[in-house]
Amino acid sequence: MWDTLWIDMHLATMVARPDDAYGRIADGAIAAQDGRIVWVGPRDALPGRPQDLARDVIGCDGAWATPGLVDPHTHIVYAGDRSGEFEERLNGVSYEAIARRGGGILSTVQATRNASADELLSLALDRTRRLIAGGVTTVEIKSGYGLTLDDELKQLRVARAVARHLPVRVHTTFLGAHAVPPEFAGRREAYVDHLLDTVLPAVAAEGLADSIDAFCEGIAFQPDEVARLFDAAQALGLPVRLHADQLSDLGGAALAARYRALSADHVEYASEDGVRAMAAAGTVAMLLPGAFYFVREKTVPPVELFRRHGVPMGLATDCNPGTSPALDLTTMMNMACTLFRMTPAEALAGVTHVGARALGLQDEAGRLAAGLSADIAFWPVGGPHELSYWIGGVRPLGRVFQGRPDAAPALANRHGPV
Ligand code: DI6
Ligand code: FE
Repeated sequence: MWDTLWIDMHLATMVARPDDAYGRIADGAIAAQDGRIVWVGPRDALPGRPQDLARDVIGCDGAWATPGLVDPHTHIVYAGDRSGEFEERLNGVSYEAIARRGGGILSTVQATRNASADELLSLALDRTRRLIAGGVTTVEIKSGYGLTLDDELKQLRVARAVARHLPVRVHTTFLGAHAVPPEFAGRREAYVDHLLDTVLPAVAAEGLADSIDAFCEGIAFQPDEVARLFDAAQALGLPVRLHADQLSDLGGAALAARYRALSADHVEYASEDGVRAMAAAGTVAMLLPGAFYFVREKTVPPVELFRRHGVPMGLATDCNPGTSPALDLTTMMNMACTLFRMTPAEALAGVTHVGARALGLQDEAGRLAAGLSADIAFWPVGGPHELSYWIGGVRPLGRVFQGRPDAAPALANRHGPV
């Protein structure tokens, strides 16, 4: 006897078929046991009557079901507010000028250092609840606003704690190489030494990071410094990812590929050589339309090159106070289609199976398939393409994490966003 059986719905399993990237099943059913999917298929293929197969049979009133969404790139553990900066930039002050003046990332660093772990946790839980309300079941959370041993550990412990307080899977990422802190101003190499000698070993010893990231950019860290960090990460058996070629082509895409990074993120300025290297290494291109839009970038990431070379494209909120104050993935899907010309099928893949792959969770989440975690989102739409259609996103009717539904959703209203 299965624990739960969901029926009266259509499925976008995201198990791609040659004729259908969504892997659609009309009038489908999903069964879960001990938090994992044990059966997915057309309702009329069920091995018996629903009430004889499962303890709980839930009718979904014709909704569309997708895998629970994956947000594979966020910086949601931080304190402080940068909305004033947003106004400054719209009055003509550049992001670089604000960063060079000690604003930008460093102003969030100061606020985050001043905040207690409890304050940071409370802020992070509020942001995570908003992601969950948008259908998210897996989220990646980076450090990178502490930039001292204690404050980086504080941020990562808070990120780990999020999964203990809310029904969500968390992948944590160490991003000590986000910016050079004031106490190392003008001594970037010494700061990299400090990360390698002191901070990364402590992070690894406490098992606080599932992967290592860095910001490879003129206003942040150079490729050779990132390479030192990635060598250390590999020696510790930790996978890497990279903020690459966001504001200029520093060869970040190729560097990420050289270390078989799980993902290269932003990549607006990635070269064709970099894209080829990513394809060969299996590195996901993580597209971040929120930051592109918010800093009014003009150079669109080379989506056509990614398609031509077979580089999978992920999609995320990049939620951070400076360049992407965004907490809704379906809004990012609309922006990725409108600004980057991704297709709605590519956008949904980016926040499901490609997003999961970028976190090394391809066997755990991102598809509605037997053996994976029973993470499901139910949508009031006429088809999966509609999730990228609405400006401002779509609210799910309900969400299931590890087989457990959230508090009873309004499954009644299924026409148009609620
Ligand atoms: N690239 C970005 O856009 C963010 N971090 C990064 O590496 C900016 C973070 C901030 O401004 O707070
Ligand atoms: Fe980021």
